[in-house]
Amino acid sequence: MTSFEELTTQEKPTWCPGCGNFGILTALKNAIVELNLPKHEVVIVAGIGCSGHLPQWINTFAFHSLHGRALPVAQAIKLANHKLKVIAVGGDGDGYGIGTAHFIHAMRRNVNITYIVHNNQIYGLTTGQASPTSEKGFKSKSTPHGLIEPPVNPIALALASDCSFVARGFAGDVKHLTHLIVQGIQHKGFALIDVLQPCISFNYLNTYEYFMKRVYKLEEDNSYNFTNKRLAFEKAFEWGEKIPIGLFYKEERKTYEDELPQIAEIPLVKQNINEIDISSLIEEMC
Ligand SMILES: Cc1ncc(C[n+]2csc(CCOP(=O)(O)OP(=O)(O)O)c2C)c(N)n1
Ligand SMILES: [Mg+2]
Repeated sequence: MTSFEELTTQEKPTWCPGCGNFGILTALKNAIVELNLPKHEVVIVAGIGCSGHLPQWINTFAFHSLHGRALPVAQAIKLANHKLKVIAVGGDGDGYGIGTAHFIHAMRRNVNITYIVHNNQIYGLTTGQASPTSEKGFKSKSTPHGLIEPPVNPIALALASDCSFVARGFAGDVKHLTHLIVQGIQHKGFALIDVLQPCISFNYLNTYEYFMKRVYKLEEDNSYNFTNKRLAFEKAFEWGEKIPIGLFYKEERKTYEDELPQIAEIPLVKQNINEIDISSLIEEMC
């Protein structure tokens, strides 16, 4: 049995007290415990940002990659050993800014990984510049007169990129977020969990209070059907007085790995490459 304590490192997180990242870390640990995943079968891949520090404080395998590059590394790990549970984490700047192209192509490929985006609508680590999801008019160090462009809509972008599991959680509701992460890990395919994550040091607009007043759960609306993409698109654009959280959309389709007969029987890392004769290839290249 994997326990919460087993996943807890001796080092304590250095995030600001009250940061939404604590809620996400707790929810992720809860999810691993609930699914009883052996910790040596879990790999967490991070980008760069406050969010990118998360793997340092959870006792699984990990890879701290480059800014915006968590997804290429995560996909490579999954294809090298698809028996592992691969979870990628990163910020909104990381995933929806510098890493956007990787994000789109990983979704359409449907590699079986879970992607948790700590969406604090700001660059936290670099101390408060506007990010791709900062709201229009948002004042920050880099936009003292207010942000001119409208934000990226991660949910709509995911739906348009054929993402097979699209969800949004709130770092202030750990129980609900835990359940979403459990479902995301169980889902066979690429799962996006965008998380509303208050940054108490640099984002004075999208606070805990701001979200507490606005968020509601899609699953509490009996008429909502998460297999209906048209409906999901409609909900993706709801942002104002009310902000939906929960599972927006889910579909079953083949993963990228399913399409590779070479790894159907044995993961790539377990295959014997000693017997392979590459001499003709070397001859051709020389
Ligand atoms: C290639 C590259 N460009 C820029 C940076 C500087 N940098 C570090 S973190 C960061 C943004 C972090 O914002 P976000 O991804 O939203 O993560 P957060 O800190 O908010 O969790 C930037 C621009 C970098 N490390 N590497
Ligand atoms: Mg951020």
